[in-house]
Amino acid sequence: MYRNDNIDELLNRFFNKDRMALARVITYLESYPDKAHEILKRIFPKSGNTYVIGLTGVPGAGKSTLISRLAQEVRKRGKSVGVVCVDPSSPFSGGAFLGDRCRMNAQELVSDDGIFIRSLASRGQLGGLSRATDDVVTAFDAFGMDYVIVETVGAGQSEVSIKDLAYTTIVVFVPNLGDSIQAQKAGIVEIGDILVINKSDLGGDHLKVQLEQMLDTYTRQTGWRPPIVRTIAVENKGINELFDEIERHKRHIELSGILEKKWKERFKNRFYNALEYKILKAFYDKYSQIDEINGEINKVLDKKEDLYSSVDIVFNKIITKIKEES
Ligand SMILES: Nc1nc2c(ncn2[C@@H]2O[C@H](COP(=O)(O)OP(=O)(O)O)[C@@H](O)[C@H]2O)c(=O)[nH]1
Ligand SMILES: [Mg+2]
Repeated sequence: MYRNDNIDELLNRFFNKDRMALARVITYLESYPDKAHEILKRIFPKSGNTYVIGLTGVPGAGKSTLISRLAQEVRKRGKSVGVVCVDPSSPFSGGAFLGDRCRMNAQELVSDDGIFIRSLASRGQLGGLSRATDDVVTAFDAFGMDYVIVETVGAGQSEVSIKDLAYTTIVVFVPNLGDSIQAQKAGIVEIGDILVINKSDLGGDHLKVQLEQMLDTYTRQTGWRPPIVRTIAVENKGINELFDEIERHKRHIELSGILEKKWKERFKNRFYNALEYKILKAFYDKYSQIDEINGEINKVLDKKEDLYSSVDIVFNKIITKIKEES
């Protein structure tokens, strides 16, 4: 039903801060990559002002709860915020506003114009979740959100690399999780600009000591030692302090030139993503059905050719076709 929208009219409403238009734009970005490129072209010039915060940690750590509190804190300080919750483990049907794992006091939050929450879980599009997440951040940015918070599950294993996207990365830990979290810590500690021990109502003194020790073991070039903030998200405790640390880190990377570097890096990633998408799309549009490919696959199946030689043959045929057409 979205396919017939008039893009001019839609974007007019988008730039007039119509939330329905924002929702629809995001749907395009997530599910209709063809239109997405056109829309991104138009909204890109208005982007570049938002500050992206990433939040990651094991499932159940309280990330969504923390984010809903942080979002309220942002609003208290007179700023607006978009939230993207990326959870491939909870497929999300078009009609629902929030995925299961992304519950964020939706009722209190959605009535506020300065907050917009979107859950992404679809796979299978060219470019996948990582491209969609980046695009949605761009939409929030162009819409005029001061902050965007991205929630991802885990770190490292996750399809969406939060480090590439966020300017400040927050890693959320919880006390008493035992060995599974201990095992993950080394890698995950290193990606955090801020470490949070949530559920501090359940303990966390020992965890704090362990995290401090880990922070002691690696040196950072930037002169930033990640602070450890203790929170109880369900009681709204420590949120103020957490937001202050985000602001402190933001100032640090602004002044040290790191933010600019991250920006450039992100633009470069997006450029490659968009280009790769166009190339793949052109390929699948024109060549995916050609008989040569099936013929070559059959040769491999019949053990008449090795797979990689067959790929070379197909590749050379495609290049020849492209040359003929251009
Ligand atoms: N005891 C306690 N429970 C919390 C705290 N923060 C969140 N929770 C609970 O932990 C569960 C998982 O929270 P959720 O935000 O969905 O975690 P996520 O999977 O990391 O997004 C929910 O039942 C929350 O109510 C906290 O500070 N203390
Ligand atoms: Mg969650």
